Amino acid sequence: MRVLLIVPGTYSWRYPGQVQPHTGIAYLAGVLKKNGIEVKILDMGLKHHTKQLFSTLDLFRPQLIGITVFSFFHKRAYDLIDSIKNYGNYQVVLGGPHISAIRGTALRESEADFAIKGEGEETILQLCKTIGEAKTDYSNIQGLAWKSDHGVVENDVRPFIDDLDALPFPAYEEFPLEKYFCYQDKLLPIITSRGCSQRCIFCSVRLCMGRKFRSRSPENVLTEIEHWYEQDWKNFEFQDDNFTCDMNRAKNICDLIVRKNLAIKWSLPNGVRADKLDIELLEKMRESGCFRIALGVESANNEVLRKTKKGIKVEQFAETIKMIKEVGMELVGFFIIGLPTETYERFMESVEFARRMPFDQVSFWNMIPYPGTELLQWVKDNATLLYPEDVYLNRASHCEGRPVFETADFSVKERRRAYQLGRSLERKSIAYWKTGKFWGRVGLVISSFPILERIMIRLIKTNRIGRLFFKALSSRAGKNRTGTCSK
Ligand code: B12
Ligand code: SF4
Repeated sequence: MRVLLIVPGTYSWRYPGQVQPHTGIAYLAGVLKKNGIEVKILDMGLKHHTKQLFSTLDLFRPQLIGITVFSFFHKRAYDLIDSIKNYGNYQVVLGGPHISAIRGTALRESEADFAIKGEGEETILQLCKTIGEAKTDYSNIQGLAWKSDHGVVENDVRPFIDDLDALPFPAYEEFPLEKYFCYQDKLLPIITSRGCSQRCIFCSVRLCMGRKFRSRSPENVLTEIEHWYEQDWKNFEFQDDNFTCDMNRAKNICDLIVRKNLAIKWSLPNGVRADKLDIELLEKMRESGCFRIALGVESANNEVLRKTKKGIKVEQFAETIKMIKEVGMELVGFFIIGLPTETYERFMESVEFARRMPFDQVSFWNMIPYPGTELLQWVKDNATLLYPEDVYLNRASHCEGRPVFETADFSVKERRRAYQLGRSLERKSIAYWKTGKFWGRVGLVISSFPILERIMIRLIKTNRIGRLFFKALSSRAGKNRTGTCSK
C-alpha cells in the first residue's frame, strides 16, 4: 500500500514559506510507516507547483492521497483535489481542523472520496487496510465520512486515543527539513498532550482534539526529546493546546530534562493559560531551558473575558505576568480584537494593558469566527458578517487586517482603527525586542509602508543574507531568537 500525504500551501505575507513540518501529517506518516505502508509527503507550501505534484503521482503511484485542511484557505485544498482528479483515477481522503469542524460537508463541497474527523491515526490506518484488501464496505470505519451510491454517509464518531504513549513519534524525517524556517535554529515542534478542557468560544480545538486533556507520560516525552537531540536538534517548541493543564506533569517533564542533563532551549509559543502557571513550575521551566512563554490574554476587559468564557480575570493575568518576569523569561502576549461585547473603549483597555505590562512582544489579531465554534453562532445571532463564510476564510484574514464582522457597538470603521493601533504596537514591540532601539526605529520607518514591510519580512525569512543580518542584529540586542513566528 502506498499513501501520499499532502500539505496544501496556505500562503500569507506573514508566512512567506513554511514555518515548520506539519505535525499532524508527521504523526500519520509515523503510524502508516510502522504498519508497513509506504508513505511520501508533499508540502505544497514549499513552493511546489502542480507539475511536481503530477510527477510525484507518476513516480509514486499512490493508492490513497491524504490532504490536510485548515479552514483558512481551504479552497486551495479543494482546487488541489480537482487537479488530482483531472489527472488520474486517485482516491482522496481529507482530514485536519477544517474537516473536523464540517465533516461530511467537505465531501459535498469537493471531489474528495473520504473525510476523517478528529485524530486521524487509527482511522486512516483502517481505511488503508480496507482499500489494500480491495474492499468497498467502509461502514464500520469509525470517524469516517464517505460517498455511497445514496449520498454522503457519516459513520459513528471514533473515540479519542487514550494511550498517546503508544503512538510512534512524528516522522519528521519524511519532510525535507532543511527547507523550513525552523531548520535555521535546528528547532522542532513537540506535542506532549492533546485536547483542552476549557471552553473559550472562539477556539476550534475541541472539534478536533476533544475536551478531555490527554497526555503523554513525561518519560515518553523525554524519549522523544532525546531521539531528536541525538540528531542534533537542540531547540524545541511545545505546541500543545494546553501544555500546563496538569501542572504536576509539566513539572515532572522539566525535572526529567534537568536530570538527563540535556542542553536544550524550549518555548511555549501557543499561548498558555495564566491560571495554569505557578512560581514552582516557572522556576523548573526556566531551569530546564524554557526561555519564552506566550500568554493568551485576548482582552483586558473582564466583561469581554467573561463573555468569551475564558475563565480568567485581568487581575490573574497581571499576577502571572509578574511571576514570569520574576523568573526572567521572555513574554509574548496575544490579544484579539472584536470579541463579543467589545467596544472601541474596551479595546483601548487592552492597549493600555499591553503598554503597561512588561511584555517583550504583543500580537493583535482581528477575531475570525471559525466553523463549528460558539463564536460563529454568536456572530450570526448578534452581529453582521461582512463577507460570506467561505469568502473570509479564503480571502480576508486577520493577517491582512480586515474585520470580518461588525456589531452595533463596535463598527467596522472602529475595528479598522483598532487593528491599525494594535499592529503598530505589535510592530514596535517586535522591532525593539529583536533588534534593539536604533535598528528597531529603522525597521519601524520601513514597515510604515506596507509594501516595504512585506519585502522586509520576505528578506528576513527567505533570503540567506537578510536572515544573517537580522540574526546578527538580534544577537547584538542580546535576544534569543527562534525560527518560527508565534501563531
Ligand atoms: C501548532 C499550531 C500552528 C503552527 C503549526 C501549524 C502546522 N501546520 O502544523 C503554526 C504556528 C505555524 C500555526 C499557524 C496557524 N494556525 Co495554527 N495551530 C497549531 C495548534 C496549536 C496545534 C496543531 C498541531 O500540531 N496539533 C497536533 C497534531 C497531532 O494534530 P493535527 O495537526 O490537528 O493533526 C491531527 C488531525 O487533525 C488529523 N489530521 C490532520 N491532517 C490530516 C490529514 C488527513 C488526510 C487525515 C486523515 C487526518 C488529518 O490527524 C492528525 C493526527 O491525529 C492548533 C490547535 C489544534 N489542536 O489543532 C492550531 C490551529 C490548527 N491553528 C489554527 C489557525 C487559525 C492558524 C493560523 C491561520 C493562525 C494565524 N493567525 O495565521 C495559522 C495558519 C498558518 C499557515 N499559513 O498555515 C486553528 C485552525 C482553525 C481551523 N478551523 O482551521 C487551530 C485549530 C487553533 C484554534 N485555536 O482554533 N498553527
Ligand atoms: S484554553 Fe486555549 S486551547 Fe483551551 S479552549 Fe481556550 S483557546 Fe482553546
